[in-house]
Amino acid sequence: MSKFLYNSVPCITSFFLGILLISCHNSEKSPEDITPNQVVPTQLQIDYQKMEVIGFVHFTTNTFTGKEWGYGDEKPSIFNPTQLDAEQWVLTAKEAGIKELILTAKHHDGFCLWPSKFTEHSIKNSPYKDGKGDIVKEFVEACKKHGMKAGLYLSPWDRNHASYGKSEYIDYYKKQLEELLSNYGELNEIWFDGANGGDGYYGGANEMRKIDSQSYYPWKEIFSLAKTLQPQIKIFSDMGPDVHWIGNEQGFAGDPFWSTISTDKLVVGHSDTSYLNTGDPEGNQWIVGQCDVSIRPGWFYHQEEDQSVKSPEELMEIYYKSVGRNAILLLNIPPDQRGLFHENDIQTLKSWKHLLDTTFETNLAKNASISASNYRVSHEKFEPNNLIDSNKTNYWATDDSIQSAELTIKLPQKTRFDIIQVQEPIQFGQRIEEFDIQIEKDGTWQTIFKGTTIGYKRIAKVEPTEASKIRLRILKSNNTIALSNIEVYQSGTK
Ligand code: FUL
Repeated sequence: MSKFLYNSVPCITSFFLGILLISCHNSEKSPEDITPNQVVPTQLQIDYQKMEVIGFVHFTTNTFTGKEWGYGDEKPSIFNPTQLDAEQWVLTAKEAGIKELILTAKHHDGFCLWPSKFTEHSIKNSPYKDGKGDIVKEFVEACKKHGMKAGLYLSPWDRNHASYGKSEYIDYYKKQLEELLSNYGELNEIWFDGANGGDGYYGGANEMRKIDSQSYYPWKEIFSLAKTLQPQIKIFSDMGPDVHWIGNEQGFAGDPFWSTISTDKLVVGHSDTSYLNTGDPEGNQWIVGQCDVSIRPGWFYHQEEDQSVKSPEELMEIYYKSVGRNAILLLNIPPDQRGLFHENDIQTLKSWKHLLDTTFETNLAKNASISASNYRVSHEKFEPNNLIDSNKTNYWATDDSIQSAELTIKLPQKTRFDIIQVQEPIQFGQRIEEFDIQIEKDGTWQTIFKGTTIGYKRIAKVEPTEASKIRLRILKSNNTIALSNIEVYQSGTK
C-alpha cells in the first residue's frame, strides 16, 4: 500500500461512516405525535384567543341622557359629540395592549351610529357633522390605520323600531347586519347580545313586548349570513358559534373553565349562566369564552361615575380571572359626551398596562433547568425543555400510557415569585383537568396551588414565595398529557 493510500484509509472510512450516519438519520421516522381530542379549535379561534385582551366602546344617545338602556324615544337631536376622535379611542386602547375594539353600532335604543338606509333613527338626523357623519366608518378606519382589529355590536333588541317583536323586524335586522358587514371592510367580530324584550317606545306604541328567545330570531340563518358576507368574522353570542358569553358581567371565567361546550344546551338570551361560566368537559363544540366587563360601573359614560373608574389593581384581578383562566377579556371603555375617552379612564389604563408590563417582563424560569417524569418516546420533539425555551409552538408530551406526570423546574438560585403561568397546545384540544404546584422547602415538597383546567393560558397566582425548585404535577387529563409553556414571574408595581 502506498503511503498516500495508507494515510487516506481513516479519511475514507470516516467519509463512508458519515454518509451512513446521515442516511440513517434521514430515514429515522419522526415519532408519532399525540392524538388530537375530538373537539379542537379552528385556526381562526386560536388566533382570536391569542389576542387575550380586547375592548368595548359603548356609545349612543345614552351618553347624552344618562341612561343605560335607552327607551327608544330619544330624539336624534340630542346626539352631539363635539370632539369625537375615533383615533383617540384606538390609540389609547393600543397603548393599553388591547388588540381589538368592538363598537356598539346600535344598542337597545335602536339609534344607529351609521346612516342606515333602513331607519330615520340614526346619526343622519343628529347634529353630529350636520347629519353627514358616520361613526362606524370613522371607527373602522381608525382601527385599520393603527393596526387594531375592529368589531361591531348590533343589538337584536330594538326599543325604537315599530315592528320589533314581529317578523318584519327580523328582515330589518338582517338588512342592517348586511349593511354593516358589506360596507365597512373586514371586521373581526360581530357581537349578538342576549338582552332582549321588555317595554319600549316601539314606534310610538309605548308598550311591553316579549319575544320567545327559542324561536324569534333565526340565529342559524343570521350566523350563516354573517359568515357568507365575511368568512373570517368571529361570531359572539350566548351560543357562539365562535365566541360565547362567560355568564356574568364582572369579567370572571369559572374555575374550571373549558373551551368546550354543548351548543344544544345554549339559547341566545336564555342560557344557564353557570354552564356558560365553566364550559363543559364533555362539550361537543369549541367556543372561546369571553369575559365582558366595564371599566366603570355602567356600560355608558355618566359623569357621576368619573370617580368610580376601576383601579389598575382591580383590572389586574379581572385579568387574572379572565385571561388567566383560559378566556378573553373584553374591557369596556365608554366615550364621554365630547366623544373622547375620559382622562380618568386613560389614567387607569396606563397604570394597568404598566402593572402588566412590569409583572410579565422577566420570566424567572428562563435560565432554569427542567426535567420530567416522562417524555414521549424519549424523543427531543417532546422534551420538557420545550416548556421553558423561547419557542411557544413546541411542546412537552408524555407517552400515551401515562396517567399523571410531574415536571421539576430548578431555578438558577433561590427566587421570589408569585405567579406560575402554564399553557396547553390547544390545537390538540383541551386536556388537563387537575394539577398542582409545589415548592421544595427544607427537603420536602409543599403544595402552593391546586388547579383544575389550564387551556390556552392558566395564571396561578400564589402568595409571594421563595424557592429554587418548583414542581408541577399533572394529576388528571382526558388524553395524553401535553403542555406548551411554563413561565414564572414576580408581580410588578404601578
Ligand atoms: C348587556 C346589555 O344589556 C348592556 O347594556 C351591555 O351592552 C352589555 C355588554 O350587554 O346585555
